[in-house]
Amino acid sequence: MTNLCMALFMALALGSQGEPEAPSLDAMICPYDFNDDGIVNNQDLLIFLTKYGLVGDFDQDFDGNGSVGITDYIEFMRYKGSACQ
Ligand SMILES: [Ca+2]
Ligand SMILES: [Ca+2]
Repeated sequence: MTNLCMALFMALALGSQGEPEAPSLDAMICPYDFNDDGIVNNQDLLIFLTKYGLVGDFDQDFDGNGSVGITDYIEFMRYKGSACQ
């Protein structure tokens, strides 16, 4: 009986932990929508590629290391095809 109560408590605790994550994920998608048309697609990729390899303070420098490179590209591709709210 005690084990069952513990299992139920853990399931509830884990379940409620996941809920608040959803809105912040949506918020994270938006920075990749460079032309603000509501979706991250090839048009945004083309805009990204115009900055690729450049050093400076760009919106496309997602990891903030001062240049637009492969880590920023991988980050962008994770969200390519996602809708932005
Ligand atoms: Ca877009
Ligand atoms: Ca970077």
